[in-house]
Amino acid sequence: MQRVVHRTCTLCEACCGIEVHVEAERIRAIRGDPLDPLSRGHVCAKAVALRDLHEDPDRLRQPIRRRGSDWEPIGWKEAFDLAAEGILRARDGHGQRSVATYLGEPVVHNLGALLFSEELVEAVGAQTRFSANTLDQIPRQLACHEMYGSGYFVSVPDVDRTDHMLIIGANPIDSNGGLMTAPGIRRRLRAIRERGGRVVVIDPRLTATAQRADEHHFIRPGTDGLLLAALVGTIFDEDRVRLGRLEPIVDGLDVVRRAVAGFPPEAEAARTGIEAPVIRALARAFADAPSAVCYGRMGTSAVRFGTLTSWLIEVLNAITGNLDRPGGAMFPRPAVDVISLQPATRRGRWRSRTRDLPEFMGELPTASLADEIETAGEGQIHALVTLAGNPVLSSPAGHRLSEALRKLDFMVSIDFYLNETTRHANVILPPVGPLERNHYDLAFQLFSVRNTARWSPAVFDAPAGARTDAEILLELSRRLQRARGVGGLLRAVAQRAVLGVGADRVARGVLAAALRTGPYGRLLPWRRDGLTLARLRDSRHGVDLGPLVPALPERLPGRSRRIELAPEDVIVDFERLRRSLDEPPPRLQLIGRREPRSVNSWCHNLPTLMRGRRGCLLHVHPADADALGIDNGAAVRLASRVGSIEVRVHITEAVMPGVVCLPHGHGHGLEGSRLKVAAEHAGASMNDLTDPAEIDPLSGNAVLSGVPVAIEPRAR
Ligand SMILES: Nc1nc2c(c(=O)[nH]1)N[C@H]1C(S)=C(S)[C@@H](COP(=O)(O)OP(=O)(O)OC[C@H]3O[C@@H](n4cnc5c(=O)[nH]c(N)nc54)[C@H](O)[C@@H]3O)O[C@H]1N2
Ligand SMILES: Nc1nc2c(c(=O)[nH]1)N[C@H]1C(S)=C(S)[C@@H](COP(=O)(O)OP(=O)(O)OC[C@H]3O[C@@H](n4cnc5c(=O)[nH]c(N)nc54)[C@H](O)[C@@H]3O)O[C@H]1N2
Ligand code: SF4
Ligand SMILES: [Mo]
Repeated sequence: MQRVVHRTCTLCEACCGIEVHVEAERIRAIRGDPLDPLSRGHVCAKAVALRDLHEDPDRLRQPIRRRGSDWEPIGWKEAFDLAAEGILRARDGHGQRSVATYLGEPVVHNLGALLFSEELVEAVGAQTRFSANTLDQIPRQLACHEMYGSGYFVSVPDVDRTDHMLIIGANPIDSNGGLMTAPGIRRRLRAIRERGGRVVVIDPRLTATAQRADEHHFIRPGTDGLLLAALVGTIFDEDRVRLGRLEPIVDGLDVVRRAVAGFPPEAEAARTGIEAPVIRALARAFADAPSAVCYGRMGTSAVRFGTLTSWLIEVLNAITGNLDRPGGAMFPRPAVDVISLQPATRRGRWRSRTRDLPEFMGELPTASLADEIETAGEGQIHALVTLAGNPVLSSPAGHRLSEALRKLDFMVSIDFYLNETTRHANVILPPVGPLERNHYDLAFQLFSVRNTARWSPAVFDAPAGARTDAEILLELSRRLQRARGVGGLLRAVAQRAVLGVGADRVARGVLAAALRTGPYGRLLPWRRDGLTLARLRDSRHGVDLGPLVPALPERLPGRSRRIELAPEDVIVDFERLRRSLDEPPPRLQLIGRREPRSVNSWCHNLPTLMRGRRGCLLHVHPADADALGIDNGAAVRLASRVGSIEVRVHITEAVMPGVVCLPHGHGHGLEGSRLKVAAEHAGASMNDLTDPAEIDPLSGNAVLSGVPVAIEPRAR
């Protein structure tokens, strides 16, 4: 029998609509859905690889337990018993803060995991939560928390209407966008130029995005804070500040003016590598455009001044009148209004033990996870639960973290791969694959360049006895939960009830209620065209809810309904920025790159994506190669303060002199992992070089870019 299932691809933030063609219960084809209101047929090569993932013989389909270096398949009951027992033993022996959770990136692509991971965190201990957020966008969320009152209220570039897009430290053509759900971004950027607008890219590498821009400037890694201070300063100096409609609700303009005054373009040119006249021209072009938006991503986030830089981008948009207006930086209005459903985000309720940093949104810095495990004393971590994460390859000094994980008393992983991280677990609880569960994009509609909604039904029934992430999370949480007080009791009762009904049905129920009561919902019976889950399920291609609309001040999450343009906690960091000018610049810095045919560390086992690969190559500028006497293709040893790896060199002018570039997410083939295809393309892990001591102190985010390194040629 033939059938076609319409849903979204959950591999990256673009959330493309796909058609999965199934015949005799096998996938025959995966194509873009031309009728999806957001992606309009766009897909990339990775969508097709969902079939490989579905069929991957290495994907775990049954719980396993480790016995020494061997693994033994076990039943679910035994697996949950073992998992709960191990965690409770650690907790009884060492106290509540001795068990931690690490949540990886795919959680946000998974409705059940997103809804129920909080149960797990609560049951394990809310004060020991680590996640990929502190390897990624938490500086941006902190900036938005300080300015608007919530770390979930993040502005998104209105790419489809802007006249000028300044892209700093993002490569959406290869990444398909982050904190910007804009499938088919190549087409959208081309459209800006076709309607007479400009695309300008600031990046230490001539990326695929930079190649298709009107203008590209190399910048020294980690110096964007200086560039942005100079851009904002120029706008003040030249009297180009226009707050526009938002003027009555913005506080702190003069504080910003004074803060950036000490960073004139002339002073920044040498550091950033961008000449003062160019900086001034960039500022003028931005301020003069009918509409403009500055967009930054990993290159402005996972860096030394991540929060300050992310905040300056928001400021640049605000002071040129581009915040909350069409063509500028806008706030999506999702069908499930996560902003109004969430309490305001908070910071500083507890502090990290080894770095003494304030928690933010419940997170402690993942860069300190190894220290938290290895440093003896009250609150030392003895047991860990990982959910959809691979921090051994994705966090700084992953090789050290790997050693630390070995020292844990107990570890559980909820993951369908036996990989570099989960090999350290005592028990692995594997959820079903992405095509075997329903989905709805709660998270990415918050970052979408157009308001749409789409229900994604499972393509296949879950195999008999298999569990979804939601079911695993609930069952494990229930066993860990101690009914403390009325709150704990209520929670325990609720969990039991949810388990009785079925976690996935409950997730659907929650979604149905949230849609009905949301901004487009059919709460009132006479709003006949209002959104309901039933209607969404009938609209196989999704529902178009229109372009972004102005949201301020009504939707500002903070109680004051005002914008704090100059949050004190951020402004103090200018002092550190100033001091950075006195440090000698590193001779050679390492940056990362994302591979178009991969997702972080976990899609290298999919044969479709690995065909014709040339390996994990270190890009080096010809001038640096000459100076070091290195030939194209040479094997070299690349070393940093924390480690060294062996890689082969590819000489190219696409990186700026003084910068070398390596993809992250490699370093497979470690003993005990079970990823056959990935092991054949092992490569080296860039995160054996990134330094966990280097963080953005405001947010605790890891510094993954601009790592000082040295190259030594290696005798062949
Ligand atoms: N194909 C693919 N797509 C992905 C992913 C993937 O692994 N593969 N990962 C997904 C995830 S989890 C995320 S978070 C997003 C990220 O999405 P992006 O941020 O768009 O992706 P990156 O490639 O990290 O882009 C960061 C850019 O910043 C540049 N850069 C590095 N350091 C600096 C600096 O100091 N200053 C400036 N100005 N630029 C700098 C880099 O050269 C790079 O071009 O992508 C998502 N999409
Ligand atoms: N040097 C350097 N390091 C980086 C980055 C960088 O740019 N440079 N980028 C950082 C960024 S932006 C991110 S987001 C992090 C990612 O960091 P992580 O999230 O820790 O790592 P991933 O490689 O995404 O691993 C995801 C894991 O989830 C599992 N998985 C996939 N789908 C599911 C599912 O549906 N359920 C469950 N239970 N498991 C699933 C996979 O098998 C894999 O083990 O890496 C960061 N690390
Ligand atoms: S861009 Fe590719 S990986 Fe991302 S959602 Fe679309 S098809 Fe999937
Ligand atoms: Mo990410």
